[in-house]
Amino acid sequence: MHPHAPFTQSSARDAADRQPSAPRADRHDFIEAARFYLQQAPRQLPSRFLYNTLGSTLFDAICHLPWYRITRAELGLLARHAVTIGHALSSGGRVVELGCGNGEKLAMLLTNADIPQVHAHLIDLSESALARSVETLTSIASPDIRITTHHATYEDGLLALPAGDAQPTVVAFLGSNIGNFDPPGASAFLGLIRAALQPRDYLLLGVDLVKPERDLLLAYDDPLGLTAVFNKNLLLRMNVELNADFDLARFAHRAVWNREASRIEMLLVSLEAQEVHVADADLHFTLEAGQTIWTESSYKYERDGIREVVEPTGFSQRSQWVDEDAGFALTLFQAR
Ligand code: AVJ
Repeated sequence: MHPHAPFTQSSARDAADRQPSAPRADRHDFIEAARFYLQQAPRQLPSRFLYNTLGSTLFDAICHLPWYRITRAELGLLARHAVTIGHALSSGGRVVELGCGNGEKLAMLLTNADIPQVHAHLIDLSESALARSVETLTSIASPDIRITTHHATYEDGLLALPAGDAQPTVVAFLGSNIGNFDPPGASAFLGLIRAALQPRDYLLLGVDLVKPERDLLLAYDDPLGLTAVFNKNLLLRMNVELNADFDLARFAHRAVWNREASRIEMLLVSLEAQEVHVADADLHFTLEAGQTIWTESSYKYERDGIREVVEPTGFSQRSQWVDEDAGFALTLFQAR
């Protein structure tokens, strides 16, 4: 094979990442986003496209790296404070998880909480994530869990929730997934969550905290190179799904701490001047040596900053638990 040959049509067919229930919409969304965002200055792509089946698998692997501490820190906090959090649901109710991943966080919370039964609503864009979460949650001995999955965006999933009855709802938004929103986006999204809730319902929010730059760079540019692979998978995905011709060897992963904006930026750097063609998006462009494509932002918060963002959207802070060592906070809010 030619050293710079892109993936061929036949490997695209073998890639087996098509999700039976929504392939057309997904593909259309990807094409439109690639066309629009790759032409912005700076060139960029929305981070949600990192999470195809391979991307989600790579992210799961990242969570096992010693330098990426979010998941382990959060699991520890969920286990230690499950009884307190579970009080909200002690006489029944429902828990809604936005972006359930593999289900292990919710499983950790529920097995350690002292509740007899709960109705879990799982909202995720990835069908494989939903399937894995159902598997994880059905394997735990207690509580007795009824599960409803919503293969949808967070927004659509929240809108599709049946109106809450007398029983309380806890929305769990974990893993510092809120970090992918810029501050106005985060406020708007929290407002959307609030609109789906009744007064006295709860929001459980996991947020990564500002910490020394060297720790952040180790977490997002790890010495094993997994995060680099996770990032470059986006180029592979465009080759496979959009008939693009990105030469992966001519890009490098870079993570930058933007202190003013309080965010990690994940970038793909063009190592030389090159031309790129994204056939299915009808897009042709050149990249200079050193020019970047911005693929993800991970905003980091100060622990008091979390309350300052969330409370104006209609919640009051009830408890906050912090893993000081990892720099991670789990905060419980109640809707006003
Ligand atoms: C899944 C968005 C929370 O920002 O830490 C991990 C994704 N990117 N390493 C994060 C991610 C690079 C992760 N979130």
